[in-house]
Amino acid sequence: MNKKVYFAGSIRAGRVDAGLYHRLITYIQNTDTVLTEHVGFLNLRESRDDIHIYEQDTAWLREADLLIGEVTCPSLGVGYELAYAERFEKPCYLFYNPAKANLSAMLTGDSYFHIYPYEKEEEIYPVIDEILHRQ
Ligand code: 6IA
Repeated sequence: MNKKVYFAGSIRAGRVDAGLYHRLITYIQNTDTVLTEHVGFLNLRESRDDIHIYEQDTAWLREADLLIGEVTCPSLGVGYELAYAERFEKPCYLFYNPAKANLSAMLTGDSYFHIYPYEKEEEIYPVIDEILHRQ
């Protein structure tokens, strides 16, 4: 319990799923720590410079026990984070809705990633319970 979770989701690539990120992050926070809570902020204001963002996020990735990503909205930043997490051998669990996205072969073709297609949001929560060993 109380794992450090790096939650990855689109920021500059589009905030269409921000509400979903917020709900997933809140759910994870019932038992565990989310290092990247701001990914789910509904009124996100860019205030820090990009060098600081990069340095902080890569430090959090190295510190994290695992990464959970919602990857329906394609994001270069999230793709970069996934390769970085793999390099540091952090387990990566990725959710996406195939009705809304055709996930990159660079993710579906890499057996390192645990990928969970879902139709309805409710399907995600029991998987998160399993990932976090909650039962
Ligand atoms: O290319 P994107 O912007 O869509 O990349 C999104 C990913 O990069 C997320 O998973 C974040 O971890 C990371 N990222 C991108 N922008 C920021 C950021 N901006 N702050 C922290 N991580 C970021 C400033 C937002 C401010 C409210 C703190």
